Amino acid sequence: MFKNCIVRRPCKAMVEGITSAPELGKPDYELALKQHDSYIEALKKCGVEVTVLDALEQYPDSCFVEDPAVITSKCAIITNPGAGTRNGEKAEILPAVKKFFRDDQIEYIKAPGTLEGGDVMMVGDHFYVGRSARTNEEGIKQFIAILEKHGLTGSEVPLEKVLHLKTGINYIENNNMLVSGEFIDKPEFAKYNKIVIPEEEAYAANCIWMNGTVIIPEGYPAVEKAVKDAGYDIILVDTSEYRKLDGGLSCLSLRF
Ligand code: CIR
Repeated sequence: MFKNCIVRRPCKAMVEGITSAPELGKPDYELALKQHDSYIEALKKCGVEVTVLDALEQYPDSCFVEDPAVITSKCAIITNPGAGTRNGEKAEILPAVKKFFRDDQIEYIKAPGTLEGGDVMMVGDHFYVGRSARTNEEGIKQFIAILEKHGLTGSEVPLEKVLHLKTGINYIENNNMLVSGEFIDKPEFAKYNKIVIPEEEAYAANCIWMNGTVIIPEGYPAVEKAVKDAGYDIILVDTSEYRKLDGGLSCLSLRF
């Protein structure tokens, strides 16, 4: 069960955030703030304390706090984001992580290793790590060594198309995996009960399990039905403005 979440308010500069889908238009900042309020409310409904960090204007993508840190049951890992404009976010997340972890429980991914938390998917004590344009072989090597030092395990998943691993696959506990696109047939995930997301709703593969409830982006009826049919309580949150920056529900929080 999760007890805590860390989120960061989006900054006005988010309209200049990185995107692979400029055709969706720039985010509406006021609407993004309202959606962030709803996101925080949804997390609180799932029984966690939410630490809300101030917006950081110098980092347009800094509301996506999942990327500069990974938090496990045993340790926190400050990453080394592969996106140049995001790399400095690692120093900004550290003080928040230090409120929950002692110095000897905090580990660091170091150059030339790069890694972003969006590439890390936790399944119990095992962590799948996507090798992407943001997360390199050396970053994964360091990450797995850190996990093993703390009694956890990790394995690499090569990515073909998606930005981050969790762009296309998410674990919602009870052996259930939401899978889309390139993840539908990957042998690594054959042992899970796969809930296949139709191509037109691929964005909604990025749902989060929060203490028995699954938070789902609003506007994806097939995913909503599939998750309900699997027996979960659900909460819908509109993330349309974050989608314009390739961001989803998981990207907006650290959950631990
Ligand atoms: C980026 O390209 O870094 C941001 N615009 C989106 C980050 C999404 N984060 C995530 O999937 N964990």
